[in-house]
Amino acid sequence: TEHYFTKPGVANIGLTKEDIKTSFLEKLFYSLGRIPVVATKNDFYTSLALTVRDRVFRKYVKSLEQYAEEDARGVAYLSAEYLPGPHLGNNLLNLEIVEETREALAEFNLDLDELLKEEVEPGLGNGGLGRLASCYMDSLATLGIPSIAYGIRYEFGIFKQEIQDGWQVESTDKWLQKGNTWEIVRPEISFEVKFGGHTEHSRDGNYKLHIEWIPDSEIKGTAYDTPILGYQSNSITLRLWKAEATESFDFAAYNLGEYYRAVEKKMRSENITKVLYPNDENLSGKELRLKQQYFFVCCSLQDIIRLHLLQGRKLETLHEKFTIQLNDTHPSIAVAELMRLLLDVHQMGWEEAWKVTKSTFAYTNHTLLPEALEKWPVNLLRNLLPRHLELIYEINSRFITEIREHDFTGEQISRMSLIDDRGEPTIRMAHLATVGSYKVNGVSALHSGLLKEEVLKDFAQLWPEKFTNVTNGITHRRFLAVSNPRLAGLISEKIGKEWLTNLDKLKGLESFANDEYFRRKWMEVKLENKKNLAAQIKELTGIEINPEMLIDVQVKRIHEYKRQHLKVLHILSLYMQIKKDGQKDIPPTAFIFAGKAAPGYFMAKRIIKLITAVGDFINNDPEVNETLKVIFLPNFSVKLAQHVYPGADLSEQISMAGKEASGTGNMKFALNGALTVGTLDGANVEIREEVGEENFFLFGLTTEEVAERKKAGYHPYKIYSENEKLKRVVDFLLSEELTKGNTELFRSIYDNLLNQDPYLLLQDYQSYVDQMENVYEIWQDSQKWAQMSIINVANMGKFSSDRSIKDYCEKIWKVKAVKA
Ligand code: 26V
Repeated sequence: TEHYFTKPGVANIGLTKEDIKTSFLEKLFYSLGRIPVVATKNDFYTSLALTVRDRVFRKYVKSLEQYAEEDARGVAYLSAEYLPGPHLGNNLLNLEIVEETREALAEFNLDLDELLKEEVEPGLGNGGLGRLASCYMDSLATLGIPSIAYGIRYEFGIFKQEIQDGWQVESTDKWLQKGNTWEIVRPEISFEVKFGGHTEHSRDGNYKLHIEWIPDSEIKGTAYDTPILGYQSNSITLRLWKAEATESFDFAAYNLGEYYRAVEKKMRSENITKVLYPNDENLSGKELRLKQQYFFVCCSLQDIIRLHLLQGRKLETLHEKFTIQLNDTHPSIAVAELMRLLLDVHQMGWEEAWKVTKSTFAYTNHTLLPEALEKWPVNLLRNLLPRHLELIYEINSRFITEIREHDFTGEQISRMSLIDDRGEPTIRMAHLATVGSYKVNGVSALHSGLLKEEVLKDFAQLWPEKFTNVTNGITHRRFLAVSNPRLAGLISEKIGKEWLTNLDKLKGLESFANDEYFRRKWMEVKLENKKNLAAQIKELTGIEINPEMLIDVQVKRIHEYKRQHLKVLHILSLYMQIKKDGQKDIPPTAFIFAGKAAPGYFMAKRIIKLITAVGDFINNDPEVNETLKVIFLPNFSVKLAQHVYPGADLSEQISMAGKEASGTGNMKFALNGALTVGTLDGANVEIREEVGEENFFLFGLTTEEVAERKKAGYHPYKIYSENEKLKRVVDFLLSEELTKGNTELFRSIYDNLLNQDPYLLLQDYQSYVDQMENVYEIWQDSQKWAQMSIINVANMGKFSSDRSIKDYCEKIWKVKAVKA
């Protein structure tokens, strides 16, 4: 294709300012039919996006050509969620045309930053898991790993969060309303997906068993592709499936003359990809959710087989050419589906099919929380996927036969079974994924260890070599180069730009941590970023903060295990110190929270109300509001996150040890120069190892201590009654002042803390408050703070998702990069 692009007069895809200007106007006229005087900001955004898209496609097609030519082994990443964030800014960076574009637009009196704000991001995920998948796409593309990421094109992504009277109120995320410039529909890439019905078993003349699945409905999945451009050269595809009715059942209905029933049925079938389930870490067992999972798995596997056969290969070698990564158990029905496709559709024998299947899949676990481990009722599977249920029974029976030959106890065997029949029979999807995969990994050293010791203990005993760790990572291109241009600029000035493709280069900053002039520059950049964040806060909440304040941030999904309410207890302790103890020397601090609560999660929603009530109360009290500000930023998203990390001084990573599988926000903050106050949980452990214990504010029990404490009998009420300052803080939750007379408002939180406190807030309280005093002491020595901040950034190399992807390639996938 190369000669085509260089032919004069063919599509203008040059990268100079003049080229960009020409294309921009062309797009405005010929793609949108607009002239500048009547064009809206969104028209300008779209013209720019189209301009950039052409340049992305040029690289994209070249990259695809190369992958095809080399016939290399590749990765298919299966994830029910993605959170790519806005594409435009990232694509500009990767094309290395940020400045050229800025200047081109300036000549039309347009401001690039204003147009960047216009982009509506795809909120196709809940939080950490979906964002991780998107960081991995960025690194797969940059590193030139032949790969394709499969998922679901939800018409409505994660709900939009508004705060009304202090409460979270949800509304629909209509992200496609103004169109989506970055995707292209591929009507010819579409597959049928069947549901329901029954199976029929028969024997042919040679007594060979034939099993036929007679489904009772079918729908069609159509591919929507988004090119994901890496830095400088390569790209990969994000292929999302949209559910549509098949032509065949429209036709049948017309014959019956039942027009309305046909339309209704069509609408029902298109429901499958309507909306993302907004629960994270909590299973609801909804039929539609299982339909979504099977739908996208079924389309993706058919597509993978199509691609494999297209290259003239045999299905027996599928595992040699593809490895399929299961992002949590959400796509784990793929194990049964691949067996079905190989056995029933492609007539392979069981032994061979099973060998191919378990050599193809690898499974990543992202949580140990029991309430988040997927278990589908057997009855639901029987109704929806009867053939798959049969296959799971068969896989299970062969597996049980296999482990009976080892010396496992009866108890162990029933613990390991794919079927839990202690109550209503359910399928343990993590067991299916583990049995059907060649590798299983956790997402931080601590989490992978716990996975082997707890949730999958028996499996780790059976197959120790199957288990491994890949510590999560983040793309430093989006989360430093794109979102924090000031700091990125200062870093490049000192050590050059090589860090963009090799984050270990940041180590070169360490020697400047003792350079007073550099420290001052460093803090100047931070202050500018804080001003920018303060402006954002003002715009979103109307609240003004002094940018010189310590900006102390906790942004993540609202969950009891993450302990946002522990932060609230600390804030109230400061309030008491000012009001009751007359303390005057607390450094001015703005406490920033953001994050969504699952709409059905009572306690999480109440925690939001608690934060906003404390905010209301403190921000309006003239005696404290010069010192303390409490802010809840509504509708946290990737876009908002990109404003938050650069402006943070302190990062709150305060989950109860053993509960946060990894965390990735922790890495984003540290990369932007925030210091961390945190527990020994998830990747915090490794962050602390990298930056040095003297540069990390540690508090709280360790995972082992948590277990011991609980075993010995935990009595939160005792802690409460023995710690007077804690007591007055907890009691304040029921006060007239805080609750404006509605003293029952936070009763549920209060009772929970005093009676159960499953996440040990009261246990860790004193240690947290003490460590925060230390934070304040160091904050007052800004030279010291700057030094610690620089050392933190200098040691973030390990947390690049480039490192994570290289680990996956070496430890799991055995896949190599294709040269750009
Ligand atoms: C769980 C479930 C359970 C069934 C219903 C739907 C649903 C949707 C999402 C999830 C979340 C899975 C767990 C998850 O997101 N874990 C997070 O993964 C991050 C990336 O590895 C990690 O950094 C976080 O610590 C971990 O909580």
